[in-house]
Amino acid sequence: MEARVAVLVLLALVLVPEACRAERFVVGDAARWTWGYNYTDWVIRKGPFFQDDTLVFTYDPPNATTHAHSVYMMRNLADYQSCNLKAAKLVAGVAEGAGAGFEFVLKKRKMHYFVCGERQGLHCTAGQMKFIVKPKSSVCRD
Ligand SMILES: [Cu+2]
Repeated sequence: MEARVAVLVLLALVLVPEACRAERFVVGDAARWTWGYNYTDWVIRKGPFFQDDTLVFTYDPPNATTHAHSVYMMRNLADYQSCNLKAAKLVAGVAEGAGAGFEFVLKKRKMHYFVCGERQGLHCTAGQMKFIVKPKSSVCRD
């Protein structure tokens, strides 16, 4: 093999896997998935997100001292804005955020409207437990 080609192959092996690796994000970081945290700000700080990145939702299962939470996906922007859960799809139930949390892989390059579905939408409205993510195509990060 010509030396220059060998160098390029080596560079590709060294650089590509590192730069193209999907990332894993704990939603809300230390705040986790909870009432009153501004997840829209969090998305702006953490983004952009890419296809195959993983979002991890962690929250305590129902107990005597904390509110239960859940994860729903809204069908469209209107339902998201009004926190109307009628057509929402359950992503993770109240017990699924325990321990290491619930993992959601961003497989599709579409708008994902995540909300907490507890208390008939109150966690989504007053609790601000909502955010939108639209992953970019899985090209390498800069
Ligand atoms: Cu909640």
